[in-house]
Amino acid sequence: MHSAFYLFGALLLTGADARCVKISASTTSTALPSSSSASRSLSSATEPSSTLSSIILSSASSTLSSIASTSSAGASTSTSQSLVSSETSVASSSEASTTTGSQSLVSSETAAPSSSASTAGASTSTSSTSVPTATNYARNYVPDVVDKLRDSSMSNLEEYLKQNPSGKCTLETASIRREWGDLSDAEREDYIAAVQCLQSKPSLFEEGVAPGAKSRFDDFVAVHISMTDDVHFVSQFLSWHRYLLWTYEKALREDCGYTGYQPYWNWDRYAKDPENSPLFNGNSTSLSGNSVRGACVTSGPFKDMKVNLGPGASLRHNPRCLKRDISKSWASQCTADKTNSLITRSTTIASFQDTMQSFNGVHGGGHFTIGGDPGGDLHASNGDPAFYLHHGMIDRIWWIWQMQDLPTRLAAVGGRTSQGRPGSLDEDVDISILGKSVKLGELLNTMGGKGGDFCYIYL
Ligand SMILES: [Cu+2]
Repeated sequence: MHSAFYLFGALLLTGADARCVKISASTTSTALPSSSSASRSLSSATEPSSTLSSIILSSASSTLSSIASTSSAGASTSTSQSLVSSETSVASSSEASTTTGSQSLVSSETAAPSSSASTAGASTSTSSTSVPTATNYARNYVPDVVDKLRDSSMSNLEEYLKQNPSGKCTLETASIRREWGDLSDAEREDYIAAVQCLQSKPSLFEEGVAPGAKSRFDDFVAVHISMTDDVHFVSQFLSWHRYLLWTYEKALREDCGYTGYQPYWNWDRYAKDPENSPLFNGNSTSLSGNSVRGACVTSGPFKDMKVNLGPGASLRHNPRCLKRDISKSWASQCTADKTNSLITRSTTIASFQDTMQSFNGVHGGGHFTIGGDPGGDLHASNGDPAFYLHHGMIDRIWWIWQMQDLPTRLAAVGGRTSQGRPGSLDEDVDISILGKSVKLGELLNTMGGKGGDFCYIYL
């Protein structure tokens, strides 16, 4: 837990403060040993989560309140201030403080999701035939407030597509990305087998370029590591990760015969007990379980996988086991109420992406819920297969945000590039050997973006 906090947290703050300044490899790797020792000492503590929870909550809220009051306190507070305030000024500070408010509501409200579960509602009124709705597939859970917003927003998408058809991509042909807990056991096994297949295929990197990349799976990790400073806290944060995720899904399908689509992780469903969720309970249809006292993960399909890259910005071959530090207290930062308020209160893409990436935002919240090595490491985090389900949810909530005002938000770009220039639809989004460089503006529409290659929605 501490490891997650330090690794991501420190980089969050550093990266935030110095958008245009690269985090040097040496900075990163010196941070690591101390973080792992912190994690070791923490695992012997009796009540790690409540201890950390109070650390997080108190530092998070003091950060937020200092943002609100624009007082400058310690070094870390002032760096995180710049994360939230430097680009979005008033809008995002008010969102940040709103978030604090909703945080305290969260834990009491998620306990009892509304039971008036008519998922059909909005969608049936507008769709006559095969438009994908929550009723085309079973949801295994009562829909939360974000699910309901998704359902009621589908009519906006349908209307938009009538006015702006996307060639061959229609709601009838779009692939549907579903929640992990909504997949059948067989579907989960298929996904897991495809990820393991990717881990068994040879890397595409030329020898010596990324020595630690030993498989196709590792190629994605090496690319994420080497581009970390260019794709976080910048204008292309969302679009770059959308493109990476889609490319990963494509590799699972085309290189490993997977016939499903990329699943996502709806944080709220398991926020009360992530360790016993279908994602992390350690059974054969999970993504493996938690580490015990900082040791290797010993249960589930990925217990024997090799983490080859990292920590930090290192691309050298460093084989080790998968470790996690599954955290209830971080999970409690990712409730549906908080996500809903992120979506509905962020009126600009800049405030949406900055609030999401702020100190206690849902982006870090999901990463720290996984924690450990490499899950809690900003650079190497996609060395843990759970990364892709977390980023599926990030992409999903961006898509839901877009659906609130499609004509505007399918052309919305905010923040700055890693070179410090204002973000633009024309900037290049590069995923190295994984695919062609694409203009940011080409990656905004999941229904026909990337020259028609994107054609998907989320349930
Ligand atoms: Cu990332």
